[in-house]
Amino acid sequence: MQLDLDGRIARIEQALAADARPWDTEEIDRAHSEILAIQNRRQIAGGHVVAALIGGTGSGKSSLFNALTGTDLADAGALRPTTEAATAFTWGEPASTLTTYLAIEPERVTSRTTELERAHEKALDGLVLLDLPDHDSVKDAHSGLVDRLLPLVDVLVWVVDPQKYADHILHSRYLAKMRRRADAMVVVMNHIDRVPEARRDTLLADLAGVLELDGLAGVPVIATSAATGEGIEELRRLLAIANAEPSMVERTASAELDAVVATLHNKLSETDSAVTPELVDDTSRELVTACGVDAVIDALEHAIAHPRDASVPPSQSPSYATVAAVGSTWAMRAQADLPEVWADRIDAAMPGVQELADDVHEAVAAVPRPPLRDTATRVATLVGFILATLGVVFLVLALMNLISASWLIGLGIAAGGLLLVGFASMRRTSRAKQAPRDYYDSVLEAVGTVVKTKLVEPTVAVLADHEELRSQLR
Ligand SMILES: Nc1nc2c(ncn2[C@@H]2O[C@H](COP(=O)(O)OP(=O)(O)OP(=O)(O)O)[C@@H](O)[C@H]2O)c(=O)[nH]1
Ligand SMILES: [Mg+2]
Repeated sequence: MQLDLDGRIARIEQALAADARPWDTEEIDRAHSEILAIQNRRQIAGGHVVAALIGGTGSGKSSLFNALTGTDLADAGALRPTTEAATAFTWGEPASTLTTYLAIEPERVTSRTTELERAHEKALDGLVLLDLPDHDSVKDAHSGLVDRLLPLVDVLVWVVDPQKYADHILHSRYLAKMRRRADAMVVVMNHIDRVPEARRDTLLADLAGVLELDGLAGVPVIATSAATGEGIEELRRLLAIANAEPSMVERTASAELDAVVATLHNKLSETDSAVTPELVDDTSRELVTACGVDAVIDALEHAIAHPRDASVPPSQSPSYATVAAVGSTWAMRAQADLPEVWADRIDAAMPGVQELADDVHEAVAAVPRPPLRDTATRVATLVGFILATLGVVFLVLALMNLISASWLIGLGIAAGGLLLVGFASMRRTSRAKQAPRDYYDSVLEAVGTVVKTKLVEPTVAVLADHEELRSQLR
């Protein structure tokens, strides 16, 4: 299995090359060379999962290698030690870069690209199995190989035999030191065919106890016989499970990429710095207030209610200091936790104070004010007064019997007139409340448009660059 490291590296490279990158040349060069080193290491392993058979001489490593691969490639025999040089077998495409890096002789390197039809072989596709000289020889003559090998090994198969599993050297020198790699280890008790059935459980329990003392409790233990084939399938199954995981090299590379990204993140913020509707609204209201619109509203309310002594002040150009303060509050809130380089970019994208002040004032001045008097109210008042007057005259004339009509008609006309006057007065009062509010909303909307083009859009553009880089480095 592969982690999508290629895709990840491509996205990091894209971020490093982006116009909006916040890193300086030195930081970019460092990231590039770290990625290059990671790539080189990955190239060696070529995505292969690596398993190595390690253990004392005669424990049966080479015999197990042959049993697992179905070959006789490894030298197995009665001579002690038998194996002098490492042998490699790959299920699937050859792992030539890896075997060259490990300096394994080309004639000891084999791969099988055909014949992987059987399910258990398919599950091993891509796995590299290594047979190594015994661990003491490895220590003396092949330590270079082991040093190069260990960081690449995904599964260490420790092969022990019923006589020597408690061998002090094996445990003190190797197993106990391999605690860190416990999750990548399998211990194989080979030669199990030589142990009478009745003794096997005790033997394996004893081995488990020894491993526990090594701090390796929980490491899988398998009993095998390279001679009878017992346990070989189970060992293959464990190798197949390891083969389904990302290789050690891929996991290491992934962790190293995490470190590269973490460094690049120093110039990116973890938290979202959003331009919220509240921020836009607060800023627009502050600018509206700075234009003296609150005083205009108060005056409008009074003037509509009492049109006779009407005097409404003009809106003002907002003071430089106020607009500067509103602008810096905006920048501060929009920048939130952004690193300095992004905060500077937002500052640079902001309009000049005078430009903002002029645009805001222009927008406010362009909003039409509500008329102090409206025609319907005036007509209703006039008609109401006329009707009331006529009604009273009619009433008086009727009461004095100067006209032959009921005085009630006059009363009705006068009452109608007065009602009309009352209605007109109520209408004026409600307009005095509503019209200034509507005016305020229109002014707020006009200033909101200025805030949107002069503050929101440039800020959002900077934040979008930041978000884009952040998502590339995710
Ligand atoms: N009965 C029996 N004999 C085995 C078993 N595994 C290996 N042998 C024999 O044990 C001897 C040593 O086996 P090798 O496979 O050469 O052991 P090795 O661990 O590779 O040894 P070195 O290469 O010297 O480190 C050979 O004669 C094998 O035939 C087993 O499970 N049962
Ligand atoms: Mg051998």
